[in-house]
Parts: sequence; structure tokens; C-alpha cells
Amino acid sequence: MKIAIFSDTHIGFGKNTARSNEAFDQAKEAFELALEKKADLILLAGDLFNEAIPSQEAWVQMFKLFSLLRAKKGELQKIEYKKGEETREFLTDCTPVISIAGTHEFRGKDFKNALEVLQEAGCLVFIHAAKAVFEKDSEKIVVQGLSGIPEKKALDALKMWNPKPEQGACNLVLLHQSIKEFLPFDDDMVASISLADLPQGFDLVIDGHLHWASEEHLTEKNFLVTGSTIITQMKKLEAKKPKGIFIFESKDKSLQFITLPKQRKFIFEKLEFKEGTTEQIKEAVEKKLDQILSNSQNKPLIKIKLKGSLVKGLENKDIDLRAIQEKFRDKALLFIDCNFEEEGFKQKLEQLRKTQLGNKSVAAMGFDLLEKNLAETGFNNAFEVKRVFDLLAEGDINKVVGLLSEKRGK
Ligand SMILES: [Mn+2]
Repeated sequence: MKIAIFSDTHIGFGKNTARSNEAFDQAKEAFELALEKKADLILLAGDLFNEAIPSQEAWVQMFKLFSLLRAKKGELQKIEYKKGEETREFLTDCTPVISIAGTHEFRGKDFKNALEVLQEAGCLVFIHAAKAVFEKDSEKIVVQGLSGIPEKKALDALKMWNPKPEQGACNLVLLHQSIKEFLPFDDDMVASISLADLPQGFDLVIDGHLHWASEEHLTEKNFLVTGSTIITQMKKLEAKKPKGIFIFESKDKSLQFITLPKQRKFIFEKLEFKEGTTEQIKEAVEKKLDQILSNSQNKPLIKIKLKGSLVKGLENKDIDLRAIQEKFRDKALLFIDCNFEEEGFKQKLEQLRKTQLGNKSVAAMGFDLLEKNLAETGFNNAFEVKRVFDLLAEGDINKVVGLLSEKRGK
């Protein structure tokens, strides 16, 4: 059987920016490639959407993607779903899709996530600590998956779930978590799972979440990082390998990577200075951009990280690169990150601001604050903080009171 595998399409990413259609365009290429390669089954490893509650615009794009599959109808096929004692049957007459939810789609247990909506719309089968079985041409594929959950709890959840391969089947696992060994030392992502913690005895353990595809641990661990179909975080590693999908052949366990035909190119450059002046920095950035753009078409994404030290008296905020941004506006999507060392408390303040805020949403900051404040009290994990937070965010005070008094009663 031919199984198309991809992940992290992040539909809805780049809303109101020059990149607003990119997630859809590149996800469409991924779906089209899966069809073109005549995949019998499609596996998605989470973060189909960029947001837990997608906009109507994002929903329209997502349904358009699944319509591509419906254009090629065939025989009626069955997927069996099993979670503990619960079983369900899903029927489809187009290429079946099995998916987990990613961290971007995560919602507490009081709420339905976007993948459950897609499931009830007949687009896919959603699994979380569950399995989906698909049989075709006397071959049996068992897919077990754990949706993306907050990293702090991931290792415990993985151990508790503890999936086991089934005899006489091709056994696959879908995950959506960070893996310790994959995080660069200067990265702000966190992980509680190591390669050694991954489920054993499977033909392939597939992980989404990390946006750079990697087959680095394929031979010894059967571990595949699918990578995303769009660049969202602009990490250095994402500049090294293009975006694409994998085709897994269940019979000979072979794996093939196919690059998306039309994707936006991403270039990551680091420029280092010692006691740099504004003029030197401007000149170097401009020279680098001219060099990159001399042989580049259709507006690449360029990130330039400026590092090192500035001449005395000069600070990051003094480096004005607006003229350069303007000059290259039509040729590239340019992101310049001024990251020069600064003296004294200003630098510390800046660092503090970055670690405190980072790229977090207001909701994520609010959740962190609640967690931090609770940790200082004697609450001792008496209730599920994320669940209570989500309920509060939705204004469901009655349920929160109910939950808390229930705990208190015990
Ligand atoms: Mn993602």
C-alpha cells in the first residue's frame, strides 16, 4: 500500500500579511502530490490549522483541500476506529485520511477540537490515544496516534498510552511533540520526550510539530520527522531542506520524499560584527541581499540575523534599516533580526522581555500567569489548570465552580 505522509499545513497562517495564501497553496500541492502518486491512504501528523478555533476563511480553505480528494471517487472503503472499549466505523469513497491534532489545535476535554469537526464532516478519522485500522488488497495498516499535548505532560501521556504493535499488520504511530535530541541548543522550544522514550516495535513512528523534515533516525529507530508544508517559524534548519511530502510503501517499507513543486524559498543568513557601526551594518546587509537576490525568483523569504557587538554608544534600537526594507520590498519578504549584545541592565531587560513574551499569544501569557500564580500557592496540582483556564476563557463559570467544589469535596 502507498501511504502519503505530511503534516503541519497550518491553514490560516499569515492572515492579513503578504503570505496569507501560502499555507493553502502549499497544502494544496501536498494533497495534489498524494493524489498524483496514487496514495491509498493519507496520514497527517497534526497542526492542519494554525489556530485552535479557525476563522471561517480558514475553514473554507480546509474544505477546499478535502474537496480535492472527493474529485477522485472510487470504491467504498472502511476505517475501523478503536479507543478502549469504544469502536466506530468510518466509510469513504475517496482516499481515506487519518489524522491526529497538533498543539495548535489543542483544546481541553470540555471542548471539541477542529479535527473532530472535520471528522463529523466526513473528511478524516481523528485519533487521540486511539487506533485506526485500514485494510486493502489483503494488507492491514494499523495507525495509532497521540495528538499534540502540552510538552510538560507529553512524556507521562506517552507512557500511560503505551501503544503496542499488532501482529500481522503494518504498524504506524502518529505523534506531534518536540523531541529532545532535535532541539538546537539555542532554541526556546521545550521537550520532555527523548528518542529512547518512543514506542518500540513499529514499522514507522511519525512525528509532526518540528517543522524541518528529518530522516536522521530512520534506520535505527524507524523515526521520521515529517516537517511542515509551510515555513512558519523561520528556523535556520528550515532553510536547509525544501518542504514536501513522504510516500511510504508498506510492502518494502521504503520511504520517498517528494518536494512541493512551487514553494516559497527560504534563506537564512547570519551576519556577525565586532563593534559595528550603522554604516557597516547597512552596507553588509545590502551586499548580502544583492548577492542572494541575483539569482532568485518569485519573492523568497529571507531572514537575516545580525549578531556580535556594536560600537560604543550604539544600541539595537538605533539601527534603522527601513531604507533597506523599502529597497527590497518588491523582491523579497525580508525579516531582519537585530540581536547585538548590549551592556548592562538594558540587555537584561530586553532578554527578560523576550523570554517573558516571546511570540506568545495573550491567551498563552494568561495561562502561564495562572500556572505561575497557582504554583506559588498550596494548590499542589489539585485540578487541571488548562481545563479550568479554557472554561474561564469561554465564560463557563458554573462548570469551573462545579469542578473546583467537586475537588474540594474529596
Ligand atoms: Mn506546527
